[in-house]
Amino acid sequence: MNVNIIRMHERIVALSKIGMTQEGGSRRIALTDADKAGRELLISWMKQSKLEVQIDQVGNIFATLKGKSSGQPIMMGSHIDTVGNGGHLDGCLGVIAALECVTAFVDSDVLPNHDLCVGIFTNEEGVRFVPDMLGSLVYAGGMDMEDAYNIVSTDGVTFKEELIRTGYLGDMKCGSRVPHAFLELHIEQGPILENKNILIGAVDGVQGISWTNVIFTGQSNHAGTTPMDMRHDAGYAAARLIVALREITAKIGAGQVATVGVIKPAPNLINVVPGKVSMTVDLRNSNEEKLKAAEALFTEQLEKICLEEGVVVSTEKLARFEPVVFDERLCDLISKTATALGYSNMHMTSGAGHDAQMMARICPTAMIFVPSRSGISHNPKEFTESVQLNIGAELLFETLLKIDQGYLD
Ligand code: HGY
Ligand code: MN
Ligand code: MN
Repeated sequence: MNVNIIRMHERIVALSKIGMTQEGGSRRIALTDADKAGRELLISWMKQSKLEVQIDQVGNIFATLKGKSSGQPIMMGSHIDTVGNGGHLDGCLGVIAALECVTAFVDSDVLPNHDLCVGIFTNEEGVRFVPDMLGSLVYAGGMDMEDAYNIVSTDGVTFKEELIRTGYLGDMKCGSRVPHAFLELHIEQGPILENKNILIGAVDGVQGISWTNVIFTGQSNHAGTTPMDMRHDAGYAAARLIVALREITAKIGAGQVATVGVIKPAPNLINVVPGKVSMTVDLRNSNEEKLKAAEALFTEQLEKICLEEGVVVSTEKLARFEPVVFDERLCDLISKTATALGYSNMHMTSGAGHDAQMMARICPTAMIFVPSRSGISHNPKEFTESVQLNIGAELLFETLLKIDQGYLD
């Protein structure tokens, strides 16, 4: 019994054609029509494998193969929504490989001991509805469903409206099935495995994430007539914050990252001093105390910039997740299984957020990473060698077999 590698690659390519961008990337932002089309393609494959498909109250999709002793399922999965111009593997590899693992049982007419379940979580990327990992967060009890329903997207509609519009407001009670274990295969999205020439990451945790929306308000004014010492330039305040954040990462030290991914000046005109700038700040660290220290320095800088530039600032916390540690037994199982298969491997922490970090709240959870070429992701250039994808899928399957044979029992 093996995963069907050929079909896995075919399906990665087939899914990539939905929401393909001009640069050859993927654009299936959560609960858009492209995301809906991707979901329908995956559901058609799940039904081809005669799996029982259910949609829960926040649009999470679950496909189940009943086992001998039906109960808590061994769940594998990830997401298929993407950032605005992402790659073809982020999330998709984990979902398609998980489906191949379960389909291997169906194709070989072998009944697993446990129920096996493939999960596709809603809005993992968080680029349209914040926070990210929203579907798995609600599933794991980290956010009340009604609060999630009322989240307003960047384009002004609520999460619930889009679930209804796309037909993914399901009736399965969200979080009603607590998995026996959760495994997520994912590309690393960073340079570590490639730089160390290692094939597999046994991921033992995810770093903490802090997302903040910042709005500087100064005074729009004439670009030509306003003397420099009379300006309250929200654009300059934003620029100072970006530089300050880079300095904060140096101060906190290795492992601290800071990103301003969104920056929107208003009125955004060549001859008008920006009176307003809204921007996002993404801070991450695998050490909670250091992340808190970075947040404190960030707040200090906001106050300093406002005082010196004569602007005011408002902030809104969009997401805040502490670092997560995965199940040690599962991490060991992944590295031991990789070693037994002859694949180089290392324990590592994930720089990116994942649905697994939410599932770790409710069941034994771990992740498998495969290398990303030049560490690039959230970019059409995202790429992993086919043979590396095959190794990831094979390891996911072998790890699943061991859990199904009672490793955690
Ligand atoms: O932001 C993240 O790390 C994830 O891709 N949502
Ligand atoms: Mn992902
Ligand atoms: Mn991503």
